[in-house]
Amino acid sequence: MKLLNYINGQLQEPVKGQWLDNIEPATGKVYSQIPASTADDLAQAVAAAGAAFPAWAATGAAERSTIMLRIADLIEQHQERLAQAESQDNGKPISLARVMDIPRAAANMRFFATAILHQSTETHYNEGHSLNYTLRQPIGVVGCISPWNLPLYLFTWKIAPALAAGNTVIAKPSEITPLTAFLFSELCIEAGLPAGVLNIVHGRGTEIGQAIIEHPKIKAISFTGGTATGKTIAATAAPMFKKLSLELGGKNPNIIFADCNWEEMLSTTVRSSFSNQGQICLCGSRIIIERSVYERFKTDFVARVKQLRIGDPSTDVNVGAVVSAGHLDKIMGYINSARQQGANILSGGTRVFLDGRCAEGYFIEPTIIDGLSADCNLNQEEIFGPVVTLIPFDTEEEAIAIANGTQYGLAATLWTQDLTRTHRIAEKLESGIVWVNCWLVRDLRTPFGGVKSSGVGREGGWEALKFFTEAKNVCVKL
Ligand code: TXE
Repeated sequence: MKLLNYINGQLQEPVKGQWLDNIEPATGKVYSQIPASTADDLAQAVAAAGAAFPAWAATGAAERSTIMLRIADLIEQHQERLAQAESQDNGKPISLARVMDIPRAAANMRFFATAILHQSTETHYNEGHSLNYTLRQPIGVVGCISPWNLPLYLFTWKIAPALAAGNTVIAKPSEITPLTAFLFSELCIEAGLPAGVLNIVHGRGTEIGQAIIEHPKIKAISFTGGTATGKTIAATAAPMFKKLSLELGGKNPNIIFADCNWEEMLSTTVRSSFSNQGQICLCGSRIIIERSVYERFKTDFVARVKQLRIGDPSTDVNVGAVVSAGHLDKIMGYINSARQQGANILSGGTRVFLDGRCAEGYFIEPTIIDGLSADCNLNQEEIFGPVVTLIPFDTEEEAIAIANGTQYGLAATLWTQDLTRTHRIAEKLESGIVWVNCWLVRDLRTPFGGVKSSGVGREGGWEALKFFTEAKNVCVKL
């Protein structure tokens, strides 16, 4: 199977005729090819997006909304096909793609398609002097670059506000998981999205991704991915004065107090640790536990995690394959490093070799580690796999210090029934998001993003629509 670029409303092969292999993580085998796009493909995409911009911006929010809602309907009509594609391309359990990834992709389109109908802008009445009103106008051609962990979910999360606000878009999905973005381009054609409004170019991050960042006519970049890549992007785009939204890595603390609702905490912590093989930027990878319940937690958590079924993601399992051979090596490297440092591997710790179709797939047992200091590499660096560490604490201050003691600050989870403690700690956590007695409960209106090395800017709700528009103040003398 060959996937194609979507440029100026057409599906087309890469100009230079070069292709990349696309591997199915569950089997380790190549199952499709994607364009290895270059600056030539980008030139066509930018020309198409530039030509489409004036009409799309002038179309009006209602018409843009109608087309985007049609795309959302089509995602739902093709839900099963898209879920199968996502599972095959990424290695995630099909059940997760069915209940999370694909419904959320439709929800993203619908949310911003309707949000734009309710957007209002500010006025400032300067008594006796002037009336100021603020226009929020689309920027022009913008770039959206998304990662491999939640492919269609994050792809649509970026392009939906950009399109709703009236921009035209150059989008690049991860070369590791390109399939659902390709299927999405077919749905855009079916929905009647005007040519050039959305252009999807496939290929390597270092080649076509970097070309997008460098292109002078692409005025804003919304990126989700690794912190190291974010740094490169910022170094290129900032001196060009591009607007930048960076959603980067995390090393999220999950703080557990003895007074929490034990059962809810336990079942949610299993999910927040190992959903999507731990490859969600919001996963709680450092579990910080009050010492009085540390042993109890260890026993109960290990018992619960041992019940997780690992296997062929196209079947009824809880844990599928990690995304690539390179990523498998990275994760196993951290587990081996923990062993060398004398840590206790309480559960998992090894690569899993399955029989049959998945014999060469990239499977790792859900792994729980303790006995490491809070400042060692496993507790400081983003592993982004099915690996969590346990750290005991004695006082609230110590818990906060450990939680804040990394370069990251994306999300934190807090388990306690004590209301005053909740507010006290939530205020002190260096984190863009704090979940109290829950995890991954999303409301698309809320600001989403991180502090410190977890990123710059916020996505979600009005924040995203503000990012994808330029504010212009008009001052009229009274
Ligand atoms: O991501 P990259 P990688 C973290 C996680 C993971 C690490 C590296 O820790 O192990 O990052 O993963 C495109 N200019 N996260 O290397 O490279 C790339 O093609 C422009 C956290 O796979 O950041 C892809 O589309 N674009 C994360 C996208 O960037 C470039 C999700 C993300 O890939 C580029 C994924 C360049 N120079 C990984 N280089 C999260 N925050 O959810 C690459 N890309």
